[in-house]
Amino acid sequence: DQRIVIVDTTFRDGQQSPLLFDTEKYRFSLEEKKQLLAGLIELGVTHFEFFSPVVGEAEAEDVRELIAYAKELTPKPLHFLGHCRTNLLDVEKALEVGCNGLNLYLGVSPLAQRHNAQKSLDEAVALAEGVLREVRAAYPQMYLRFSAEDAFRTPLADLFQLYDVVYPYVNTLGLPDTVGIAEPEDVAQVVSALRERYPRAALEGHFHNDRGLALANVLAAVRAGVRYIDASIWGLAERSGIPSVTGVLFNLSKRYPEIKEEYNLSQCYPLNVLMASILGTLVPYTEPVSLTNRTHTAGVHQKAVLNEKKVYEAHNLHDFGVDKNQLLLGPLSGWNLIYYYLKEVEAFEITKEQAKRIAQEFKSRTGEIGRRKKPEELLREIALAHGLSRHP
Ligand code: HCA
Repeated sequence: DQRIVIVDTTFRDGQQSPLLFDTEKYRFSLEEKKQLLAGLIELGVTHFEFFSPVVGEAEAEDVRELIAYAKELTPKPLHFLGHCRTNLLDVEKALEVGCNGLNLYLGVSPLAQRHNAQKSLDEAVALAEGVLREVRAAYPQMYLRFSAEDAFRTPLADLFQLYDVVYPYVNTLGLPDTVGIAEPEDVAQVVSALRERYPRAALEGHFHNDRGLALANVLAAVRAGVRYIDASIWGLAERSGIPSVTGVLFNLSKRYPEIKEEYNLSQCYPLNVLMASILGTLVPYTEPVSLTNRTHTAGVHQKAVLNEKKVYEAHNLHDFGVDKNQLLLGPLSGWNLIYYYLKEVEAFEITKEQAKRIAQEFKSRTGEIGRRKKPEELLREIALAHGLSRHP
């Protein structure tokens, strides 16, 4: 199976996002999680990562409920992956709440070892081997993924030492850029090395966005042969996050046509809007699948887009559920938009000559625009002063 698989981690790394604190949300309620899960399933996502229940009782209960709810929503086989430290207690608890697969992790980079695991490389490798061997023996068919946290600050020789021992037991080897330091070329290199050494394992990428390179790293990883990509709604995750589910699908669909068959892409924008309504804020303007990318403010752009959208829109966002365009009336608008706006939106009787004169005055008074006077209010005021009247 060569499918590209999105592993959604909204309910795990997503809940680690500082945005949940900034918006005073702290954690999603069960009801909100159900809505988000339904949206993701509707989109065609099949792999979901959850916190290990050891993180707290409330999370554990939610994971149990969400797994039951997902099964009510669809007969499709889904993967419920417990994100576990490499120990048998985390594993046992994740399976108890209904997970049917495990995403195990352990760091052996010099920093992770010294400050987190407090184990030598040899000890960490022995621990991983012991846990993996035992879990595989108990669950011969279960999906198992193992990740070396902080992989890009781990010397390749150390990464090999660890992965050599877990390779016989896992389905997938993870490649997390935990602190967001990798560049696409680094990703391609490490992926090639892992593919060569571990040809039977699938690979998974988990790229943090500290340098703004996470999505570029996803594209490099997939080109180099990675098939599992971690993402979350809006890219919510620790610090500045990871790639967004919809941004990844949007980008991958350009190169891999099967994405269009496997995912219900028109659900992308509704999913982003759902998160906005839950967080009580707007879809981030940096999100590829957003109304922002179909919004135009400059006079030159607005004039062109009024005739032909393609002049300033290269992507068919309609297929991703963005069914509107926005031309924002404002200080940068020219007479074309002003004519269109007064005629079509405000229903004034107006000639092009009048629109040009009104635009001139509008432009000379844009300093008045602000919180107290919206651009539409200023324009209406000027239009009425110029003696315009509405269609009877
Ligand atoms: C972390 C863990 C992780 C895990 C990634 C993975 C990371 O928050 O440190 O399980 O593959 O970025 O390393 O999110």
